[in-house]
Amino acid sequence: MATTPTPADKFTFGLWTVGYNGADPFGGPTRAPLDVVHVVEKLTELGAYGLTLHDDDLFAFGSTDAERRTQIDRLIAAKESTGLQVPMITTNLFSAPVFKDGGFTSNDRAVRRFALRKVLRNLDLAAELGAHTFVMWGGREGAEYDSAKNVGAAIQRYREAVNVLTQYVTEQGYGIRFAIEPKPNEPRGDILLPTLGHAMAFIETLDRPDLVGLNPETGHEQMAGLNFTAGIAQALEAGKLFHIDLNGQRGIKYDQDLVFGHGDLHNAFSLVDLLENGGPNGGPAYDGPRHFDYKPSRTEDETGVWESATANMRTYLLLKERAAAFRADPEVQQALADARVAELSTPTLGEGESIADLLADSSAYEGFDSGAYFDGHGFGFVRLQQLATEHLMGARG
Ligand SMILES: [Mn+2]
Repeated sequence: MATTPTPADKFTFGLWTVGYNGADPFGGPTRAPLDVVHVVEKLTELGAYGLTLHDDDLFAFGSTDAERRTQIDRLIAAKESTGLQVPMITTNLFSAPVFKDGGFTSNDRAVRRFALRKVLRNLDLAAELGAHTFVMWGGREGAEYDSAKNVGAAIQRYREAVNVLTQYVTEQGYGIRFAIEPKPNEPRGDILLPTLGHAMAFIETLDRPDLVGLNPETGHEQMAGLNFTAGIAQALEAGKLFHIDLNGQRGIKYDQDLVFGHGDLHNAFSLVDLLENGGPNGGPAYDGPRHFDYKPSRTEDETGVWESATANMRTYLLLKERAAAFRADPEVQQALADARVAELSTPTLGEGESIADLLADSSAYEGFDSGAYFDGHGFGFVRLQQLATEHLMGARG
């Protein structure tokens, strides 16, 4: 059945996602910790492709070298016996008290040097585990008070840090690319590089912009009131969708990390349609891991954890099936033509047309009756959206 996940679907999960113990700012854990080997075995059984992790998910902050090594070796053994991949890892620069004012952008220079060393060490681990993507979520890089942070200087230190990291992977010959994960707020009052747009502008100022892209998260963009599908489309157009975090969010509030599709289902549908069918030739527009960065709600027991992991994958596959039916429906194809969606791909100027030629084309302006032109001509966008809604509901084909 198309809704049964297999590794070919490239579904991946963070160790911190299924491993979330239910602790929140108002209450302690509601579930026992899960061992990494058990997680690897369960994800394999459920049809996932890979596991991702922060350094501190695998070995606690402050572990001895021997403790750290033991955990890495246990993961490598589990990975080899199951075939599960570790395509991405990331560094925790937010949980330990030392990072309370950030890692790369702490006002305290000694903290910044410590943070860089922690990340450099974790890049060696990424290479050892075979990861090709290194995510950077700067959750503590920010401030609560305008007078407490020189944002211009903070951006300069952020740039300095990322330049050091790209230089390091280049010198070491690691085939690793970086993916910045924007978020507007939480845990800091305001976080640096709060949206995809801020991060994309920052990337262009780096020494090696080719090695740095984005890891957009559904809920983070929606927390800023933004349309996730539209942000992903711009990231794809810029060649910057290096990785993606899928989950669910219901409006502008705290970061909910719900199961994918358990927030804005319309937006989830258009996103899957974009990823799977929005390529330049109609095929997939993105071929990297479909990574779920969600939290099983603290009301769930361990059975509920694995059911929620499956729910993410099943929802994605159902939406993929619905998006294919949407694209194949002749009425949808007619509605797309009526809405002139494809016409937007035609350049506005003709091939070789100069500005002088445009100025000389009286039909474009002097003879163009802008009032009469659309008299009686609607685009039919609402009809198209209703067809999408009906396919999403399984009410057609
Ligand atoms: Mn989140």
